[in-house]
Amino acid sequence: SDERNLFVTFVLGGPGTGKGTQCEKIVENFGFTHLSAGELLRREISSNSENGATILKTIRDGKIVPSDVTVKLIQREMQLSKNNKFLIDGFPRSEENRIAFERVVGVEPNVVLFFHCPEEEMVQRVLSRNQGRVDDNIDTIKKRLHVFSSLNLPVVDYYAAKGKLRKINAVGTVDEIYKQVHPIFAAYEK
Ligand code: UP5
Ligand code: MG
Repeated sequence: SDERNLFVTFVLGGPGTGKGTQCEKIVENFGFTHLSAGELLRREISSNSENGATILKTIRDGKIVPSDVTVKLIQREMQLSKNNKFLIDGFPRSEENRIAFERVVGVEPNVVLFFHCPEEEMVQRVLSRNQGRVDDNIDTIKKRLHVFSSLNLPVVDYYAAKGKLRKINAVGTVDEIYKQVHPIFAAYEK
């Protein structure tokens, strides 16, 4: 396991709740390294790696890529980085993901952010994003929402029970939402 004095934050929330957007602001203000699990997987697809075709199909179906693939990608980025503060965005998406990360990387998150907003708002934001993601169409979004509530919410409940969950109301402007996020990290700088 990693010997550095790590500070790990998991950033959870349904599709389009603003995880990536808020992570950028946390990076600017607090110097974290941002690792989006979805981005790492999309990078695997575009680099024509051996798993690329399977990952593409899984993402297009709104399903979860096997834990060993995702955990390896995250672990590699953590090992390559000299930073000790990480925002792990969009992971773990299932209890299986969570358990695999704990076993392989050997660390638990210090904090878990959970962005919460109504489904209609998530759908609207994802559909208007327009960045050519293969999963930003109404059929895949419905599947992503279903996978989120059935598999990701148990992870949210797990961290709530451990007292690590920080629930954020993700309705409002980017700045209004960030006003709830900032104090969570500022508290650790004291
Ligand atoms: N926007 C942001 N904030 C706004 C606000 N306050 N008001 C109005 N608009 C706002 O934001 C989405 C859009 O909304 C943007 O256009 C933004 O400008 C606007 P963004 O910050 O991108 O939201 P985010 O929560 O990051 O949405 P994203 O679609 O990335 O979330 P997902 O969790 O669905 O996607 P992710 O990339 O994490 O995963 C994609 C797929 O990869 C998964 O479905 C799955 O198939 C696979 N995957 C795995 O299998 N395993 C993993 O561990 C991770 C991913
Ligand atoms: Mg994102």
